[in-house]
Amino acid sequence: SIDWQNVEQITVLGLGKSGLSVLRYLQRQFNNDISNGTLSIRAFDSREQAPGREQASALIGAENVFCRRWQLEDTLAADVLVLSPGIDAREEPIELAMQAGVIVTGDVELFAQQVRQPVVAITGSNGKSTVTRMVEHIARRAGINALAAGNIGLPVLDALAQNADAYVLELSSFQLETLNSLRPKAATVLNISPDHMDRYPSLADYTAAKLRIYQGSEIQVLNRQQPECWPTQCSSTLRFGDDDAAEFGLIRHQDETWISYQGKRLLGAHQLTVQGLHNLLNAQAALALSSALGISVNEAARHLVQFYGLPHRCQLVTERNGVKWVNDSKATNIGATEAAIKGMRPIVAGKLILIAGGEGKGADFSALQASLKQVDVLLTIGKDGPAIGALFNGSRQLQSLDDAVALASTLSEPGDMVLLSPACASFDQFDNFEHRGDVFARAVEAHDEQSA
Ligand code: UMA
Ligand code: ADP
Repeated sequence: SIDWQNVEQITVLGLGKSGLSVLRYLQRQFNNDISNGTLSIRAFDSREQAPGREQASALIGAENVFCRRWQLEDTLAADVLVLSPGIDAREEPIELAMQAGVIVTGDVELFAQQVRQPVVAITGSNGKSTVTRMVEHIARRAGINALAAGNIGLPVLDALAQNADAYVLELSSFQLETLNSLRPKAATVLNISPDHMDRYPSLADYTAAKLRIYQGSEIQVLNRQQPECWPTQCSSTLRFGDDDAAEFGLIRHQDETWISYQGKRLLGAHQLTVQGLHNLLNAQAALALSSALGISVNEAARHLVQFYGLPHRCQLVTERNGVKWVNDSKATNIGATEAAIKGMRPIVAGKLILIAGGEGKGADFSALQASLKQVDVLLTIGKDGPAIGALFNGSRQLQSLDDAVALASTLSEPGDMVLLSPACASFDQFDNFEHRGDVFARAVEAHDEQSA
């Protein structure tokens, strides 16, 4: 834990959601020290027009808010540096300050040092948000006032102020880099596939950041098929997977796939609203994590039936003239698009038309080639569309998502599915993945009106 007695200056880097939540937290925590001048707080954002500038100024005074890149003298002047997750601790002014003894931390670590309520912690390359919402849903239905926070959007320190009964945290590899003190009831790395390779020197570094989630956890929830997601030491484990092993697994019964627990049928795939094999794995993980909050597996299974999934994740936008239009805009890496193709292919009678491309974040797309064999038509968009298109005979690169929808509309016939699952981030052409998904849905609707 940080010894706050000896801290005279705290510097917050980044004025997005996390940075502003940190300033609010410091205000609540150290109000007296700030007003009597024994503690000073500064904040930086490297963007000249930082959107958080005004709010930050209101919190700590405009004279303490700097909208320019921080220099070594700035970082060295601090006793504690609080990094936003988007900022790389390996950049020089931060690394050198750390070597000089400055404490480098993040919002989730500050949360961990304060929280008294039980915490369930979730990371992985894909499925984090889905599993986080599943656990929150199960816990609430079971009468626990649980709150989901972290990478899912609500900063953890804002969540802490709400004084929930339990916290369900979605944690990114970035947030985990500065985390040491969390002692979760249960923790999981759902899966690992390459993502954020523009930030990490290697897949091993990315994996190592994710595995930090298990530090101090009481129960480790493990993916049986991915040993690379397991910690080197376990205290008490619960395992899930796509085989019929005891613990959590899958079994076939009368042509249906069921989630099983200790060898017995627990929940049929047909009872769940969420689609695809990957969601059966997500559901198993959620059941295991919920049990760490004291909720029986049978009760949790009953509540999961009423979980309706998240928008922009393999979400059916409309079915018209026998064509299904599916929005999987949240597929921002190869692993997610692979899961979407694998999950959707069995339910498509006709052609599977895939729209992919965007900002590839340095990914090596050749890994997608095997899955693309199950696709009939590939339309690409955005900066790295051509890199994906190169893997597929006869693919077409379009100027915009609207153009791609228009072309897909003329190419599709009854029984087909048009799937937006980009395998890329959205920021080359859109504000964020929600914006991309909304543009897709609007374009689909517009075509509906034109064809009507
Ligand atoms: N900034 C700098 N210099 C930099 C980088 C960023 O000044 O070198 C500034 C930006 O100008 C901006 C601010 O920092 O003003 C943004 O900070 P941030 O990128 O760390 O993002 P926040 O707004 O604090 O949101 C973060 C998470 N974002 C990232 O990790 C990139 C949010 O996850 C999270 O919901 C939020 O904290 C609350 O915990 C989003 C995300 O994209 C959804 N996550 C990535 C993902 O899921 O792939 C990891
Ligand atoms: P995250 O929060 O990790 O990004 P989401 O639940 O938002 O995860 O889903 C992101 C994308 O990954 C979506 O395209 C979704 O269909 C896909 N996905 C969800 N769960 C899994 C999984 N277990 N394995 C692979 N892909 C998944």
